[in-house]
Amino acid sequence: MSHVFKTWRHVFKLDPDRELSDEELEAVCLSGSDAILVGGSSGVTYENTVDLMSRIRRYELPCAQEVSTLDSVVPGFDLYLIPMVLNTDRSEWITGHHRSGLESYGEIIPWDRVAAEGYIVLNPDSTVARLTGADSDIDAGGAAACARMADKLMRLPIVYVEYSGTYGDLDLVREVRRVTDEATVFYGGGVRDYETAHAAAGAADVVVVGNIVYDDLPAALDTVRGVRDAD
Ligand code: 1GP
Repeated sequence: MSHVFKTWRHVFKLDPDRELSDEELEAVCLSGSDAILVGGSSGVTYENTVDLMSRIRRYELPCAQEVSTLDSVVPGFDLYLIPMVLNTDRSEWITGHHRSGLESYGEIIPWDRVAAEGYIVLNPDSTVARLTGADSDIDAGGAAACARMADKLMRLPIVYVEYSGTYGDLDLVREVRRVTDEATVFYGGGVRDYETAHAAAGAADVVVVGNIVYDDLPAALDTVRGVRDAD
């Protein structure tokens, strides 16, 4: 189960801190996307995560939690994705929070449902970049070094190229995928319609679609087709 993401191509990332009606959530869950990822960089609590998870659970598609704070971890997800930021020098975002979590919960973690993500944070204006103190001023060579660190040195199963809020440099994403052998390459950031999804799907293994769900749902639903048509 912990490698179920290897077959994914399209994922919607839903933020527990943002509103989605039942009708909108149904459209997202029946869109043909491969999975729902629940997470966000701010305002995520146990309560709003439980609430969103239980609403998504009415549908068949896999539902994963991307863990951003220890106190918002909710039992019952199919999969738990654990970000480790590779382009920061603030160690709490690489191993610090992780160590605290393992000290408290190491004995009861369902390891067959856990996978680590090597994050490369590339939009300096994003909440995640500010929160983690990421050095986003890196070129394709710098990103490739992070990818090799994740894939070769740390053997993380996922490399996540995170442009949250802005559409990224797909040449950089292609370079990350070129140097990555085992890990699955996720791309997220600024995918907002058929065309941007189609192009991103040509550069990465998995395309993550977030904000546009809340800004323009019909356009968000078109991203599923954009990714499918890339294959
Ligand atoms: C955010 O990578 C995701 O963590 C998706 O980014 O919200 O810009 O689509 P957007």
